[in-house]
Amino acid sequence: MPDGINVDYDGLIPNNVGLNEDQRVRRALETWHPGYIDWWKDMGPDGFQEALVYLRTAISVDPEGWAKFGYVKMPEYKWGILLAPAVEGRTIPFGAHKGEPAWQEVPGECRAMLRRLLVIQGDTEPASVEQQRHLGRTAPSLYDMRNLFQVNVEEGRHLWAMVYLLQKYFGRDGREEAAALLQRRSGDRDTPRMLGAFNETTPDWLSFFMFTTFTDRDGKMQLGALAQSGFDPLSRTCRFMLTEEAHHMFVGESGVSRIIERTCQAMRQAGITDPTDVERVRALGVIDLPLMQKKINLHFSLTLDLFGNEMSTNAANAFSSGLKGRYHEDQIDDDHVLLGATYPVLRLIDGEIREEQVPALSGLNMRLRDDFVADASVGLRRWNRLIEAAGFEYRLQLPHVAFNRRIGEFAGLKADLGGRILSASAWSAAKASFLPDAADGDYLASLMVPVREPGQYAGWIAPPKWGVDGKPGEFEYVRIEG
Ligand code: BYC
Ligand code: FE
Ligand code: FE
Repeated sequence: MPDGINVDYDGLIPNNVGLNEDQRVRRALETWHPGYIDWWKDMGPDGFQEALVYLRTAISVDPEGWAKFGYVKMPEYKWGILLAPAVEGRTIPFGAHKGEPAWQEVPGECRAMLRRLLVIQGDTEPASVEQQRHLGRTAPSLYDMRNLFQVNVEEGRHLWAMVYLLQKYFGRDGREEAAALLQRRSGDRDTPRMLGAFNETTPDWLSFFMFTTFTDRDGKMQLGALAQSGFDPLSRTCRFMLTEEAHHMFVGESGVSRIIERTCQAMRQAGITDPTDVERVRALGVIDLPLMQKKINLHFSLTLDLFGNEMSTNAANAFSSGLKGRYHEDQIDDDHVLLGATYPVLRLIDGEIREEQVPALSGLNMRLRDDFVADASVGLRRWNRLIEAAGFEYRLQLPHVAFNRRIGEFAGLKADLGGRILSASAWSAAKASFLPDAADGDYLASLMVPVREPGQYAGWIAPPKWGVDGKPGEFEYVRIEG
């Protein structure tokens, strides 16, 4: 089995998994391909299928230079199947089989669980493309439009990554799941995507940047946990996906940073000292910091739901059987088996939010969620430094984990941003200060006017510090006429 970094780039499906020698899987993928292209044309970026987009395409898994840049029409993008190089002598890092050689085939008793994990992971990828499909029309610049499309084609490639594993290791069942991944639709009443957050809308660019900051970061954490898998092909797949994921979060974090910069600059020029004077700030045509906070509250809480329940036997089983580890499992200093270990989890006990020690295996979803919150806090501190440097006292914050939840202990609880439980009437009175309302949506919609002159940016966002691939800001990142 080829496991180097050499990629066969010239065929229909660039790959480093030896597809040419694997007729069965190659045929399955080639049969799936036209349906994928149909899906992309129907549900991918609306109105830009003919545009030439300056995209990076993965052509290697060499950490030094795995991508090349060039103009591509998105339906002609080369969605390849790329696994990170095999690690010689790799063993299963955790669970009941810890220390045994990593599996190259799926152990019989793990089939159903692994298939479910692959399908859930695979389902999120096209869902995000569907959620973002209208955003090209209102892009604040060609630079941002190109970044959106880059994220979209890579999420498409992540779908390919899961489909490859399903088709290679799950035969007919895998082929059926691969077909179903093209049939569900984000937000559809009858055939929705599998996880809650992936059925929400992404109506404006502030939402897009918050989604890529927070929800793509769930991707980072989940892929980080799956990259530890004892099933080696999954580990190698996820390790390569993670290199792409970093860019998605960069797009989100830097996008929000640029909005903050622009807002602070406009407030200073206008002599506004109180960032919560929303009316005056909006009169300047920029996005007020309190609205950014509301979008943080929304996207953060929606993303917390993606970590599942506080106590989960699914998570315990996935760990014990060696399929899904913890984030950075290989850097944690414990026995990696966790029998008898405990973990502190926030729970709702007698109407109060309290910390409780639970069996560490049952609490693994919360362990990953805590790692997520810590990771997300770093980006938030960067945003706050910008506000501070501009001389404003306002600070953005992450809401309490009990706020606005639909999954787990706190589902349906009326907790405020600090985790205090409110009465129904207090909640109704405060809700519009916690979450974006219709007026906020209308205001954002009024700002979403497309800017398509190279080097020009909408008035509510600052230009980026650097272009893409060493290109200047005024580079024509998308040629819309094609
Ligand atoms: N919505 O035992 P529990 C990404 C279900 S993002 C609906 O706690 P478990 C990306 C659950 O399925 C990363 N249902 O569940 C980002 C279970 O149902 P069944 C995506 C939910 O398994 C941006 C039941 O409740 N990857 O890549 O421990 C752009 C009991 O719950 C939800 C993964 O998630 C929900 N939010 O935890 C593009 C990795 N939460 O089976 C891409 C794979 C729970 O009893 N998935 N339920 O009928 C997993 O590891 C786990 O399945 C989950 C859930 C963490 C999602
Ligand atoms: Fe992804
Ligand atoms: Fe992503």
